[in-house]
Amino acid sequence: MQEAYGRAVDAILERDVDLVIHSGDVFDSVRPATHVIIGFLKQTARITARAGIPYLVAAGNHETPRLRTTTAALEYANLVNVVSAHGFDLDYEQIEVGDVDVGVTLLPHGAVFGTGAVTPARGADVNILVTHGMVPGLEARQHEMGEANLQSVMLEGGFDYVALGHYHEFHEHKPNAYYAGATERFGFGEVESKPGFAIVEFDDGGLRSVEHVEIEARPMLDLPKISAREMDAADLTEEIRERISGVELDGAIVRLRAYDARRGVASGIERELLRDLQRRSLNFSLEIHPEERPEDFERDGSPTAIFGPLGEEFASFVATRRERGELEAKFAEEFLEKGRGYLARAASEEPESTA
Ligand SMILES: [Mn+2]
Repeated sequence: MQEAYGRAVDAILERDVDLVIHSGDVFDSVRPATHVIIGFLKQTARITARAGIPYLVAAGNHETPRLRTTTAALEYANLVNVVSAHGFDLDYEQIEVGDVDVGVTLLPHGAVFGTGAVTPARGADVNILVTHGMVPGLEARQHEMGEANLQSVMLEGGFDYVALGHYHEFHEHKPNAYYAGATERFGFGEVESKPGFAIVEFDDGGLRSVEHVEIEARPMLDLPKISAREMDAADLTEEIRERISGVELDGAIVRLRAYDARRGVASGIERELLRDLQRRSLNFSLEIHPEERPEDFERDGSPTAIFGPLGEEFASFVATRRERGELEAKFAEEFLEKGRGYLARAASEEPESTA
């Protein structure tokens, strides 16, 4: 993740920008690890301290404390001259870029609830709103992403540009409102996504253009699935070898799934091979599933045919919490996927451990 941020900073500096805006979730938690904070400060200082470019950020949901008394790690950003809004109030900053006054309204995640219409402060030449959350009607790959917390009225206040954060893809919500997208992929659901950032240009008439700039990301490989019917552990080991032959695993995040595996086969896969896969790749996720039809497993929201009662119960647990807004759509999706994987693995290993 940090490497990705560093590459984004490289690309930003190459583009000779006047102002950098981060639309939230700099960190994935309220208390990120020290090396994560230091990595962020070092890279960000290249923009602020060294290049002298103003940098503003509105906090996302992941880095917003639940309690108002908790200090957000994002406050460290102030040490390298970043203007950060990470609390529960809206912030307004006026930045001079040459002879242009840019008014930036920062609406952090903590201030979204309870904020109605937002309008630009008067007196600026260019007005930008920065906020973090789900816009109404956001759809990804034909799926509704979940309940919007950014209401239309909040985004229609006559800003020249609305910089949105939260959704990981570069996405046009309105001609003047975009998600810039994330600088790194966060799961196999994003294997097709193109990490990067957005370059936004203004002229006398207001917004001129929005361009997505891709940055080099860690390779993410979703290898062709294995149908493991009739295979014993030795066959499956051989098949895995086959799948990875000629594949560049170095530094990659890799997933290989096998279906229809007989009981006990998963635990018999050659250990040396598994160690080798882990050593060569950044992360190798080998998923062995007992069910016969992969499409059942992949069909969104209907895991019922697969695990029986336990799987059903888990899926409905996630769905309910997602509907209530207790779980973010993105997180819920990954949580569900991971949970199903663990259940499948547990089911396939059970006979071994009880025998
Ligand atoms: Mn978010």
